[in-house]
Amino acid sequence: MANTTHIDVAAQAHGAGAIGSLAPREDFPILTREINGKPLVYLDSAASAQKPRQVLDAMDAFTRTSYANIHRGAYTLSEEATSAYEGARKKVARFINARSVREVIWTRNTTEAINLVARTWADANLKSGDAILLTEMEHHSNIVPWQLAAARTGARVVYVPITDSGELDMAAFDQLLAAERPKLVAVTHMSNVLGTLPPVQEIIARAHAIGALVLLDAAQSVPHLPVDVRVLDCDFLAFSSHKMLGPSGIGVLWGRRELLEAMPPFLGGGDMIREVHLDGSTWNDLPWKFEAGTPAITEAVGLGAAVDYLSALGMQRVREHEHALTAYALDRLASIPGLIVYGPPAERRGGVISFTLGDIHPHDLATLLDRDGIAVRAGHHCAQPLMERYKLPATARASFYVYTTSAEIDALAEALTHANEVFAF
Ligand code: 7TS
Repeated sequence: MANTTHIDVAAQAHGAGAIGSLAPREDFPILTREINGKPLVYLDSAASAQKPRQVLDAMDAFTRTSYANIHRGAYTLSEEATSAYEGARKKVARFINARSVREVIWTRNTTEAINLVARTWADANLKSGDAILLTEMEHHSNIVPWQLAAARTGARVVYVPITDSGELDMAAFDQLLAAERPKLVAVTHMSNVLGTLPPVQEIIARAHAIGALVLLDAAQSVPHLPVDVRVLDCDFLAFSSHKMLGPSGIGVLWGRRELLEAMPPFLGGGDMIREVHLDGSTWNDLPWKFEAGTPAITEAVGLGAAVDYLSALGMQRVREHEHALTAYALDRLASIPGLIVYGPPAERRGGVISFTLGDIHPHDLATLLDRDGIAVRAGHHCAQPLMERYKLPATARASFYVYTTSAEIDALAEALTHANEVFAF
């Protein structure tokens, strides 16, 4: 990739203290777009990230020169496609420091990865009265699959409350662990609404101490922080390509090998079998046991290129960049009258800031910001229980990534100040 110490020209022009983009902005073709006559200020990377040309080019080159179905025998093109597809799996395995590439299962996204565990592990291991421990700050993807599993098995879903500052109530967590003895703790590694980074190492250690497994919803962490499954010592980890500069349509379930070996298959069909007979079938080895049908082949190649891109930037630097932007943004937003930010201080959050501005409905605010070319998300962010906890119908949310600059945060702050004036009448 190009020069990774690039400083964004616009941010430099802004003066001292400005934070340039970590990745070269020119790697991201969409960032040259104008929206409503203004330069695009894309502040919705928590929903989906923009793609660098390195990812677009890798997918284009693969499709033009090496595309075929995978695992389809002895012709050259299929061998090339298979090796690109399986090569991407190796990149992902290295990126999260998996012990074996067999632990990396392709899914469509985080949602499907969590559903896979909730269908296979949960159905095989939960019985009536067992507890599954979640938290009040989960995305619907890490709530609904467990509610469905509970309905099938008779298990109960129990929630760890959060504090007013948007952090996990760890005393309540300890009490619930002791009282409920859950079989599984499923928790977000980073809240997509509050940006909260729960103390997952402590959560995992304490859950393991009572014999519970831990699934981390890493949809917001793998794209933004160094994530090492061996250091974390979690049991399952779920994330999506489209939030980490890769294409949509592919995601990952990482699981401990012995757990995956013992789990029944998820979907049935081609590729996931060893033998099929009219009176029964046997299953393929890991990871293919969980991968039925023709997968997202080109998308796997794209995800592999995204992993290369992020690795070249360095995940620690990604984290530091976003931390600096978040601290800067919290500071800028604090000076806007009527603006309330939800969630913890910059040290304990990732690059996500949810806020409300006076009585202005977040949807109206997002529409107004769009007139200035600024893309923020408004709504419940697929975390309705969290909104209920704060008695809010919705928030507006700005989220940052490797291409974000402090000049863009300045543009947001100025547009919000302007919004106050517009809605004052
Ligand atoms: N978990 C978390 C923490 C998320 O932020 C998301 C997506 C998901 C799970 C689901 O990921 P998917 O790829 O399966 O859809 N979060 C958001 C968001 O905040 N705005 O749009 C999608």
